[in-house]
Amino acid sequence: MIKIDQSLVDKLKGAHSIVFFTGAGISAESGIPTFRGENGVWNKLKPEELANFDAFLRNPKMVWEWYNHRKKVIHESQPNAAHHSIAEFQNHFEEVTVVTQNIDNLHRRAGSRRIFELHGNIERNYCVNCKTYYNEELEFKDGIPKCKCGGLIRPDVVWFGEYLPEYEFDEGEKASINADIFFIVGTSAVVYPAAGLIQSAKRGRAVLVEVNLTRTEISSFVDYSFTGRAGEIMPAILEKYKLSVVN
Ligand code: BJW
Ligand code: ZN
Repeated sequence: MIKIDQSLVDKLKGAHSIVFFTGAGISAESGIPTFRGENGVWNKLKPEELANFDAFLRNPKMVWEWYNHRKKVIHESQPNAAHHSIAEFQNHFEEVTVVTQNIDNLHRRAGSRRIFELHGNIERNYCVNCKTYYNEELEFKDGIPKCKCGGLIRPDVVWFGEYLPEYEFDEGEKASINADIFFIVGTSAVVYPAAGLIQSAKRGRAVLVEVNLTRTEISSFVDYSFTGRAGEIMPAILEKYKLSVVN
C-alpha cells in the first residue's frame, strides 16, 4: 500500500497548473531500458561513444545500429500506467504540461496533449548537410542512410554538447516557472540544461514532487519524495486526489 500524504492532496486541490518533468525511468516499466542506474544501458555502453556528434561521424553505422535497435524496442512497447495517469490528469486540471527528456513518444500515445520534448524524437531524422527532414522509413545502404544530397542522415535527437531545441526548452521553462505542482518522474536529474528546470520551478512557486525507484541527487531538495515504481505511484496519487474531490 502506497502512502500518499494528505497535505499533497490538499495542495493538488488548489492547483491549476501541473507540470510533469519526465525521464527514462517512466518508460522502464514499458520495457525501455534507462541510461543510468541498475540495468542502465550505460553500464555496458559508453555515452561518449554513442550520444555525441563526433562519435556519429566516426562510426555512423554503429550509432545507427543502436538507434534502430531502440526504435524496434519502442515500437514494440506500450505506454504504462504512469503515462496513462499523467494523461488522465488533463481531465482534472486546467493546465497540464509534460516536459520530457524522452524521445519515445509514449506520452503522446497515452493521450497527453501539451508535450515539450527537450531531447528530440526518435521518429524524426534530418540530413546533417542540407537539414532536409526525413520522417518516413529510411533506406539504409551498408548500414547508413544517406540524403539525396549525399549527406549523412541522423536521428533528430539531442546529443551531448548540442543545444536543445529552443522553442521546446523555452516553453518547457515557462511552464516550469508557472507550475503550481511540478512532478519529477523517473529521471536521475543529472543532465543539463534539462535538470535546471527543477530549479526554475522551485524559483517560481511550485511544490516539487519526485517519483523515482531510488533516492537521487535532488531528493533532499524536493518537497515530497516517493520511492518506488512510477507505474504504481502515479496512479495512486491520482486516485487519492479523485477520492478526496468526491468526498
Ligand atoms: C524509475 C523506474 C521506475 C527506473 N519508476 N523511476 C559538466 C561536465 C560535462 C558536461 C556538462 C557539465 N554540465 C553540463 C554539461 C553538458 C551536458 C551534461 O549535462 N552532462 C552531464 C551528464 C554532466 N549537457 C549537454 O551536453 C546538453 N547540451 C548542452 O549543454 O548544450 C549547451 C552546449 C552547447 C555546445 C557546447 C557546450 C554546451 C545536451 C544533453 C543531451 C542529452 N542527451 C541524451 C541522449 C538523447 C537522445 C537519446 O535518447 O538517444 O538524453 S543523454 C540521456 O540522458 C538522454 C536522457 O534524456 C538524459 C537524461 O537521462 P534520464 O532520463 O534522467 O535517465 P537516467 O537513465 O539517467 O535515469 C533514469 C532514472 O529513472 C533513474 O534515476 C532510475 O532510478 C529511475 N527509474 N526505473 C520510477 N520504474
Ligand atoms: Zn541533404
